[in-house]
Amino acid sequence: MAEEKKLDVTKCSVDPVTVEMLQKAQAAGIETIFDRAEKMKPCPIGAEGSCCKICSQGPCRIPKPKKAGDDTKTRMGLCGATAETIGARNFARMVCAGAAAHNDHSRGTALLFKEVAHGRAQGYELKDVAKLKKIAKDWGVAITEGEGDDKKPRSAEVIAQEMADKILLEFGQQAGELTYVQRAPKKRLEIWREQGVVPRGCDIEIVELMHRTHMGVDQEYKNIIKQCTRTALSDGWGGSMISTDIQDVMFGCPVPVAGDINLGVLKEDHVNIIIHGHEPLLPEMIYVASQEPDMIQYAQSKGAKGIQLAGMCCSANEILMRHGIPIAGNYLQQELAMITGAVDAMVVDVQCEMQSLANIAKCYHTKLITTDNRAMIEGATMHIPFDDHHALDIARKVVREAIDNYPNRKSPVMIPSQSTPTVVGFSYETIQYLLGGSIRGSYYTLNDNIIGGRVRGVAGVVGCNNCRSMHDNSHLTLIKELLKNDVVVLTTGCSAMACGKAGLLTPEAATKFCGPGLAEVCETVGIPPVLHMGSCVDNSRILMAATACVKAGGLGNDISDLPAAGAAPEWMSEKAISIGHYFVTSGVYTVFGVTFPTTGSDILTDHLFKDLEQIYGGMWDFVADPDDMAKKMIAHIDKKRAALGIDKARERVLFDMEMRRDIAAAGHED
Ligand code: MSK
Repeated sequence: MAEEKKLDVTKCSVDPVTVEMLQKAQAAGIETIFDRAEKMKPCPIGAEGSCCKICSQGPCRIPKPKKAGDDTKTRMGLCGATAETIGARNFARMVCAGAAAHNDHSRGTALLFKEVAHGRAQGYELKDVAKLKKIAKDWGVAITEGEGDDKKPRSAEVIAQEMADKILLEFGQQAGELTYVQRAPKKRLEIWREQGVVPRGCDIEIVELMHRTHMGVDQEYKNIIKQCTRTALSDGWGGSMISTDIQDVMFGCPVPVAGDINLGVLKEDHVNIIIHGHEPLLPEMIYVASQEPDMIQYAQSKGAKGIQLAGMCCSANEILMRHGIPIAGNYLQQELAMITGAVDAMVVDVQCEMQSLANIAKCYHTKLITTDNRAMIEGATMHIPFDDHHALDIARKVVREAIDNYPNRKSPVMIPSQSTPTVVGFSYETIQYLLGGSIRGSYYTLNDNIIGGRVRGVAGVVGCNNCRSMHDNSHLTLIKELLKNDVVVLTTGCSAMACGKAGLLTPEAATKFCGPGLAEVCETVGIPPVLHMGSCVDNSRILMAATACVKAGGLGNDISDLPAAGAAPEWMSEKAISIGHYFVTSGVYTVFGVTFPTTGSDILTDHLFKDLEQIYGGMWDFVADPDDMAKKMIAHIDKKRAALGIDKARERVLFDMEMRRDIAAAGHED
């Protein structure tokens, strides 16, 4: 029998630490996602959205014919559903799952917020009262009481109690409009109202969209996509924005903080605990528990020097930007963290956790601890459910489990030596403070630099890793190309972590990676050219930053007027589709890499890639190659610059730079 071909791990990742750990996995005979990806090729019919399995008469597979042309009349499922209907339903179900993940996260955060407001949540407090008071206005909650001389401030707790009730109502609201759509630029809100896509509530849009994709319900692809819009907006301008805001109130609004990233942050002589998932509720308390002198002494009694917490996926972003807790890695590194042999406990909550972790944990001493009743893993070591009334006690129990496991390390430990310093925590408010506050209103300094041409435009580069694409490669290739062309980058999620590992999240990166205009601006302000804005739900911070640019003036009157573009070059999760769709329908040109889930129907894909621009000013695109992706994003930015009449300014800047270089060169010749 022919010997099975060995995976070339050097082709799996651009990150040397990841390659090093994959070599260790191979030597130990431990299978990872990269091995499974090599053995199991994706189904091309499913990948292009042409497989319908919503009833038991199928699955009906209607692959795209080799010949181009409109084949709508001949390609259909048993019930007659066309390629467009099937593709739109599949796309819609991705939007549903993605929006549900964010909105359910948000509901949990809102429920905790209410308990914190009433003083019933052990260990938590209202940390950012200034932000609480600021957002109280959006919710119509007064921050003072009484009149005239009797007027006095209301307590933070009372404000939060009233606000929590109002926030919780948004989830079950049946009619009207979500509160935060009022934050959008006026023109944007008008477009949504004209189209009838303003979300009514956080839950209703998801339920209705699921209903519409049931067999024999909505069979008009444009109508399905329209409800996708309302659902995705209920995520971006609803659930995600709510959770970002109230997490900031409870845990602190992020400000710039330094922290390291990559598997080298683990410490051989410490108890290593990895916090993995998305919801920062329990991780916040694990952080508190791990700092307690009793707990540190307990770790020392077991022979460890201390306790090292590290994050994985978006929980990592949350605790890094609020506490400087280092990040062990992004999505494709979760299995590798365990393979170091140094992880005493991996504590998971919800989203992006691979089931394979249970098998890998068994090869080492690692305890895999699930903590959320919605997300259990068969084969996990134990389940310690989160309870917001006793969160600190639960966190202490989790930390003790890890400490007790420290003496059980069995395999030789191998922690890569490399980790990279980063500066993170660029919330929308922090950027406003750093860039614009003092001149002509918030964000005007950024606008001024865009108008003047030093900054060509803004890109949001976000999203996952995908094992079908070289780990981190597309993020980094795209972002470096954007920086070279003076495009400032806002990032979240696993993309942000890829940037951190490659050294793009430091102010020093400006001189190394940026064109002269952007480098000058970053040096003057003292910021990195890639701004880490947080986790997946924090893409709402990017919406707020875009809105602030519009409101600061000089760059049109809508998000779609801005010289801006978005991308998720290595996306893999359904959440990414929901995020992409709310960016598109908020007016942003948004490009995805790897694959695109509607390519089985040219008509549907044209609707998403072309028609939506006529309606919303933003549209989807798909480009697999990151260099080509950069070119298209820059071309879009230039198109918007020309429409604003500021393209000449940039030509002048380039001419000035060219002249400067000539002068410098002449100086050398002399
Ligand atoms: S963690 S959703 S792999 S960004 Fe938010 Fe990363 Fe994508 Fe999960």
